[in-house]
Order: sequence, then C-alpha cells, then structure tokens
Amino acid sequence: MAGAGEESSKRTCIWRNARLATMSQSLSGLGVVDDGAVVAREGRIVFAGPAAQLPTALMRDAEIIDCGVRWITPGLIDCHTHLVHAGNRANEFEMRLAGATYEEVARAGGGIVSSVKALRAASEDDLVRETMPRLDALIAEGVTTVEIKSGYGLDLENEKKSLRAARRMGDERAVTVRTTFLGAHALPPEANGDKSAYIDLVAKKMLPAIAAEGLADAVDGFCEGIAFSPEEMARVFEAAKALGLPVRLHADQLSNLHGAALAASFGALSADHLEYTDEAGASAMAKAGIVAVMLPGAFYFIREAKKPPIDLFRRQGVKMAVATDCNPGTSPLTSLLLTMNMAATLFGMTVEECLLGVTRHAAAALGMSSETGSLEPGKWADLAIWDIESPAELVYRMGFNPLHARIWRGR
Ligand code: DI6
Ligand code: FE
Repeated sequence: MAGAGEESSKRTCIWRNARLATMSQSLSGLGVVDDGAVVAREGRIVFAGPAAQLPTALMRDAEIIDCGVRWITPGLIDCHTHLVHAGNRANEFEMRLAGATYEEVARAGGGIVSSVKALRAASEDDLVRETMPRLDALIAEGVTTVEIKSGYGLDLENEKKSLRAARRMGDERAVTVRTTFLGAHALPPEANGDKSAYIDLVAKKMLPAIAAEGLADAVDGFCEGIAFSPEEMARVFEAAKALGLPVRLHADQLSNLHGAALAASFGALSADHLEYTDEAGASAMAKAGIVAVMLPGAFYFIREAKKPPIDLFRRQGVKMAVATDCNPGTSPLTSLLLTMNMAATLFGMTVEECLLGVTRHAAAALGMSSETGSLEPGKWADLAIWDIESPAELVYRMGFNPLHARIWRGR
C-alpha cells in the first residue's frame, strides 16, 4: 500500500473537470476557478488554475483524474486540538445536566485533574489506540493537517508520552501532525497549590527536555483565573523564545486577563478562544499580525454567553481561524464541518471567514503558510474533493459529510 502510494506521488497527477476554491490570497474571496485543474508532482502542487491554462508540458505521462464537476478545496486544517487524551468525561456531563455545579463536579474528582489521572495511567500505546478514532473522524471529513497539544500529563514523563503518541498518530495515518507542548494547562495535584514552583518546573526542566528531543513544534498555555496568570505565562514564553519555539495562548476564554495582548507582545502565532478580548487586545493582535483562533465548540458546550469580538477582529484586520478544540472537558467535538457551522450560527462568521478559518488562516496559526492552506504552486498537494453544488454547503449542513475524496501530499 505505502509503496503504491509513494509511486503515485512521484507521478504527475492532474485533477480536472473541477471547480476550485483555491483560498489563494492573490484572488478575492474563496479564490474560485470555475473550470479548474490542479496538478501535483512529488507531493507538491505545480499548477492550480483554469484548465484552459494547463501547461501542455505537464500533461505528458500524467495520470488524469476526472472530478465530475465536483469542488476542490485545500485539505482542511484543525489548528487547535487536545486530541490525545485518555477516557472521557461523560459522567461529568451527566452530573452537570442533573444540576451539579463546576465545584461539585471537581469535588467528586472531575475536571482536568481526572483527565490527568487517566492519562498518567495509560501507556503510550493505549493513548495512540484511544486517539485514533478521533483522528479518523477528522480525516473522514477532509482534514489533512491537525495540531495536537499535550497538557494532561503535567509532569515530564507524561507530557513526553503524550507528545510521542501525537507524533505517532501522524506516522500511522496520511496526515500532517503538529505538536504543541501545553505543560502550563493546569496545576497537577502534587504541586500542592504552588503555581510559581510548577511554572519553574515547566519553564526550566520540562520545556528544555522536550525541546531537546524535538517533541514539540510550539508552546501553549492556559492564561485564566482558574489556571495561570499573565506573569506566569510570560515566564514560560521567555523560556520558549530562548529555545526558538513559537508560542500560542489560550487567552481571555472566561475572563479578560489581557491574554491577547500578552500573546501579541511575544509575537505569538495565535491567541485562541478570546471571548473576553477587548479593543486594545484586538488591536495589539492586529499590529503583531497574530491569528485569532475561534473555538465555537467550547463556547457551545459550556453554554458561554459572551461571544468573541468578531466585529473588532474584522475591523482591525485580524485573521480568524476556526478549530474544534477537541478535548474531553469542554469540547468533545471531532467534526471540523460542524465546527464551521457553529462559527457561523453562534458567532456570525461568514461562509468565506469559516472556510478561510479551516484553511489559509489555520495554516498561519501553525506557522505553515508556505506549506499548506491554499491551492497554490509550491504547497503540498493536500486536497479535499466534495460532492457539493456550492462551498456554502460545507458550512450549512449539520452532521452530513459530503467528502468525495481526500488527497494528502499528492496521494
Ligand atoms: N481551555 C478549555 O476549555 C480546556 N482547556 C483549556 O485550556 C478545558 C480542558 C478540560 O476541561 O479538560
Ligand atoms: Fe484548547
């Protein structure tokens, strides 16, 4: 299988008789090409545009795939997930439905700490096995790149185990995985309430060891009253910068601690959640050119009332991405198509904004703009081919998957 795939990736492949939503920055809107073709060679796009402009030299010895007037978009990108975790928290969900408060759930052993306990008890193989169905659900809807965070280990061995499991997910499936170290997610029980000492451990011990093994592509943190303060996060970010790792931040999700401005001041790739971000935060993000990652699944699941300031982001010209935030506590969501629908219905994002949010802007949130996120020469041949009449259908439907075929790096 792998051999056959490799062979075909060396061949020139032409997908034609297709309508393209290239998502290219050089075209307006979705970058639509009505009678389009995409040509791939050795896993990269060498042409994407009007079929009439197909260079004849590329057509020699090429394998030609007739797309039957279907639509082609870039392969989708889920740029914020906690996909690697053990067990689930359906019991907590039931308790909350029966009227239990967050505190009662926590006292009954629930919350992030229960996921930490479960992850510590799981082996790396267990984690890969448990996570694979979630990854497969994303892949089945055309996802070709997924970011996966640690953050349920909260000690060096268990954070490394999570990140190794995440890397293996990418080895075992035809998908690009980017890993993010989220040691500053919550305080582990053994820290006995000492946040400062734990942040020291994250910044001075865990992060350098993880960087030395090349296990993380970026560093993230949870800046919130129930998690870590801006000062504590700044200590982690200083350490990340010193190691040359890009940073991101869970910012302003439940309150405004000015996390967006903090992320901007460190030149982060993105700030994520942002329900409570104010005008100063949005303009700091615009100036720093960092991406706002919208996570409507968590907003929906915890029944948050405050929406992220989409209008401010629009006015300031902040790029918006859209992601599942798949995690067992606040967003048990493994459909990026449904996530787009939520971003539209709950946040008022347009079809164009939603589609940019899972393609070009999601690539930017991962620092991968030159590799993926649009149909343009030089980028990986990551494509999703859809049985739809218009791109709006990808955002409009709930619980229906119109994927016809998915191509990862030309295969
Ligand atoms: N924000 C969230 O909503 C989740 N983590 C985070 O940083 C919560 C994760 C969990 O409850 O397991
Ligand atoms: Fe998250």
